[in-house]
Amino acid sequence: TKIVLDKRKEVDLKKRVVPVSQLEAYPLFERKTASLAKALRNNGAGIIAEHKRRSPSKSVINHSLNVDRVAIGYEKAGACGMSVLTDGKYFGGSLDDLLLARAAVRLPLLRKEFIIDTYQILEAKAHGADVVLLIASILTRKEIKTFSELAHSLGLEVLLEVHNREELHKSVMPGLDMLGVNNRNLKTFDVSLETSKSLAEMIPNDFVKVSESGISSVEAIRELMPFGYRGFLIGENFMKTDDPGESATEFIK
Ligand code: IGP
Repeated sequence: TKIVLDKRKEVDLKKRVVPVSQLEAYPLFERKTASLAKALRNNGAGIIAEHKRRSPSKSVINHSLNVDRVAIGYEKAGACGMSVLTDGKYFGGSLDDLLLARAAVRLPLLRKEFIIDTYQILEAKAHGADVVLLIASILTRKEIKTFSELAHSLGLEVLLEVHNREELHKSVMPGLDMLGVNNRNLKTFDVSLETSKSLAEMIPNDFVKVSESGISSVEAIRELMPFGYRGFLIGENFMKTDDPGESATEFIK
């Protein structure tokens, strides 16, 4: 499977079944959000643990666990936050997953989605997210600016994801809360921690630095910390086990 990174080419947004006025009336829309950036700053090495059923690179990871059970496990393990994939097509997730996680835990929740429209940010808030992911490779600088301003006006934080220097240069601006380096190339699915290492010094220090993908050992975290990373986004390594929360515990003690 190849990810069509630009959802503008897909039909997804036609499924805007809920009008904006109605989204804004969802009870969660009024919820006071929690700060993931703060949680990561207060922690030596904070884990953002992900719920991921399947992926285009690995197909099935875990289809048998309930998202609320996974969420409770991650919270118990001491994760700083949880990432919930809401993309259905490639990752088998949904906004219901976000709602179920929200109902189960108080952890800051990241809506993991290919966001290309302000509507998806309103949806994120209405379904209990605290943070939205913005992916530099599929957005213009102007969109990143508009989307992060909207997110902030709703009390949501922004994790901006980059994979190379061009994307980093394009998107660094005040008002992003966390900067994530994706170790996985979303076009080829190659994974290398070198990506985080080589981009680290170009990330201004006022951003919380997050290293994303392909982290499968505590050693990897120890390797990345001297480069200034304080957040580690881990999915598959936890989700491929029968008890993701228990697996996360070993990374957090
Ligand atoms: C988690 P991993 O290798 O630990 O399962 O990776 C997370 O970083 C990955 O799911 C991810 C992702 C994304 C998925 C990072 N950026 C953008 C979809 C879209």
